[in-house]
Amino acid sequence: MTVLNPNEKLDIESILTDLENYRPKRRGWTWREASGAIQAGPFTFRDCSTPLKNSVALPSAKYFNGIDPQSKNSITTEIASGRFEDDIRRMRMAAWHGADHIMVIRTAGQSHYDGLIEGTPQGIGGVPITRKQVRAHRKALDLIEEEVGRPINYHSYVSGVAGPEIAVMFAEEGVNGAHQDPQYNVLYRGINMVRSFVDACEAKTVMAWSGMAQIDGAHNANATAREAWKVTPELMVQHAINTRMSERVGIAPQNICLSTVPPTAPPAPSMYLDLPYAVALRDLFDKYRMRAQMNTKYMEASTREATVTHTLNLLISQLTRVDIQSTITPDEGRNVPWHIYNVEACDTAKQAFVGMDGLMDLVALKDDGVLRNKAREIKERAILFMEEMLEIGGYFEAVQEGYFVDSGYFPGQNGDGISREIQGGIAAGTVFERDEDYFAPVTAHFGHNNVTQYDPEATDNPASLINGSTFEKPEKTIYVDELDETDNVSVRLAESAPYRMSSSIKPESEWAGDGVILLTLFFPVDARTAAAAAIEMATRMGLEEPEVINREVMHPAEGTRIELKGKVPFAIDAETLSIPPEPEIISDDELRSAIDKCPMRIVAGTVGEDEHSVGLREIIDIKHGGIEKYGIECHYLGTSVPLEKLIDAAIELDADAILASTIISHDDIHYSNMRKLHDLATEKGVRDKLAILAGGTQVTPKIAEEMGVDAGFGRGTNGAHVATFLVQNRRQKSEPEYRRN
Ligand code: Z97
Repeated sequence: MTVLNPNEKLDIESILTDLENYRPKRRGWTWREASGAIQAGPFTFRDCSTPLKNSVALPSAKYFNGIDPQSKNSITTEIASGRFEDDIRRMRMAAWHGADHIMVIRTAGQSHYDGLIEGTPQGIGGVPITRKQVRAHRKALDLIEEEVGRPINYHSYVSGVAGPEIAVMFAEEGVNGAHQDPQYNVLYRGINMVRSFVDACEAKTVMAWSGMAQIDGAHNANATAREAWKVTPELMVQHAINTRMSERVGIAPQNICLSTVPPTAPPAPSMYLDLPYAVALRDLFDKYRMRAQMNTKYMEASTREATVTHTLNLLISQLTRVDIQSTITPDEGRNVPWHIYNVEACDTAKQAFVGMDGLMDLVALKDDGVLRNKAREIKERAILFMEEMLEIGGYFEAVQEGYFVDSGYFPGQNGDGISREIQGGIAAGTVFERDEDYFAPVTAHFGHNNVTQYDPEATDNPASLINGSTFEKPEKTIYVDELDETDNVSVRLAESAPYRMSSSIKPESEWAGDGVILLTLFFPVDARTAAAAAIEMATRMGLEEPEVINREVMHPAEGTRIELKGKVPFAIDAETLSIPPEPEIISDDELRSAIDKCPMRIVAGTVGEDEHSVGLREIIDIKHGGIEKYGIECHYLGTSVPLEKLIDAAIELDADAILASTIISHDDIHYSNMRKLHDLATEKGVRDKLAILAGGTQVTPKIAEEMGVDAGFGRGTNGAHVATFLVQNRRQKSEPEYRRN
């Protein structure tokens, strides 16, 4: 496979073929191209980047020539299906919706592996990051980026006991960004601090060599602290430690990204708390990039609530500055990260940024008052924290004393911080000083390396002594395919093959053929009863493994909204489906210009003894998007209109068409009325000139035509369908004959 066809599924098997010889196209991070004002459809955008070659626009784009403007900052999707082969399809969907930063979450606990993992075992909450799956992801993304026409950054984690090894593997495989922050190891994974900081120097050097973007781990304090809005001074200290260290090791400032999260969420007064913090952060760290994540600490199972929080977070990004906007699935709070929600989160970010395009040309953050005072206060507290940390002996001592992730607002302290022993933790005692004559023939190596004694010429390029390391000679990289016969991608692909390679289809949430669906239900009872009722209902519907994943009280007694997931135990054969042809719709502009050039008049009414008026009014009235909006002159005769009256009115008004609505269908009266209309028009000698259209909820278009009318319209019809038919029907007849003077 060399190019993707937008109308064909991505072939996972072909991605895996000859993977051992695949080499990434490039290294390093690529930022979006923002070239000032961009014209899209009828609008000028001020904060946007080059549009995509292929994409899925927001639903409302249909009103604006299908435009799909893209924000100037990167948009991340965090993918955590646990099967890398299914991640690939999700990446492609996300890329079409605007993601150009694919962050692959790794399997729980990989931080504690003291070495690389190989093969393609399934993960929990993410994939085990191995060379094979990283390479497959990058290979797929190399194709996907061609398809969408924008470079896609691939990202995972350089943390844990094997940080440097992973950094090397990432550099070899063309991974473009990674989290790297020794404080993450220390605070959240209990890894020894000396080892973590020494490893970080090595890992950061490798990242610098390959041009990777580095994201720190400070956001984990937001997520961990009991009262997240109080850790803001500490977060600044964490950012300061990691950014300064990275820069000293050699990472370019434009590749150093702060991981920032608005600390709180409604119903807290979040903007009042979060905005000063965001401003303070950008003041203090103005030369680095901002990777803004969304608040997940205060996220529950309501996707609606999560989406509003995210939108407020996006407003903060727009009001301040963001270089990479992360999006987490709005269903993260119920722990079922599905394809559709990944994509939905990308759309939320794209929609909000595009909607806020040019905002800062219109408004400005105040230069004084609460905002600046609060921002200053947070910075002062951060500096106090840093000073006190240095006073008690530095970072290691401060961690040991439990200064970090304390829920007091510094200098307030609650004594509930995370405390780690300097000499303790995983991999304690594994750091040794390099010997005087220490020597390693390696590029991108940190610190003392006694190369000159072997060859003065190789001083700046130790790898030349071995004719290049894997960085210069990728062919030296050793590729291990699989180590586990039962837990690997081939086994999984064989299982899912029926749903990927035949016409058999199952609904899917995260894995091919998983059959998982989501039901939204409202029960007019209390929450506990509703949850039990939902399970019972799902069981009777034949769903397997039903589970309530969200319940929201509408009223304690009147009712509860339930969202339930379950598995459909059967597949459907797509080939046996009868798929009705898509109704052809002419664009609004073309319809308007056709009517403008050659006006059209219709008479309409609900025929027979039928008092229904709503449906027909929807088709006619401009307010409901009816055919009036295209300039068609409509004469509405009302309800219970005798058939003859309709024909006579059409003759009298010299109309082009009759629109007859018939809702009542007892004894097929709706069809016999159509037949009569046709016969009457024929008797009066106007059938050729007059188009007859019949519509109603029970009308089947095919039967209507058999009854002699020109077209029948059933449920789901709107003004554009009817106007399209009228214009096309007139085109088919010889135009000049019908042109009015
Ligand atoms: C994010 N939503 O975007 P393990 N290193 C750092 C991390 O923050 C993480 C890991 C490693 C989040 C992603 C949470 N972060 C999820 C600095 C995880 C993961 O799980 O310890 O093997 O590594 O950052």
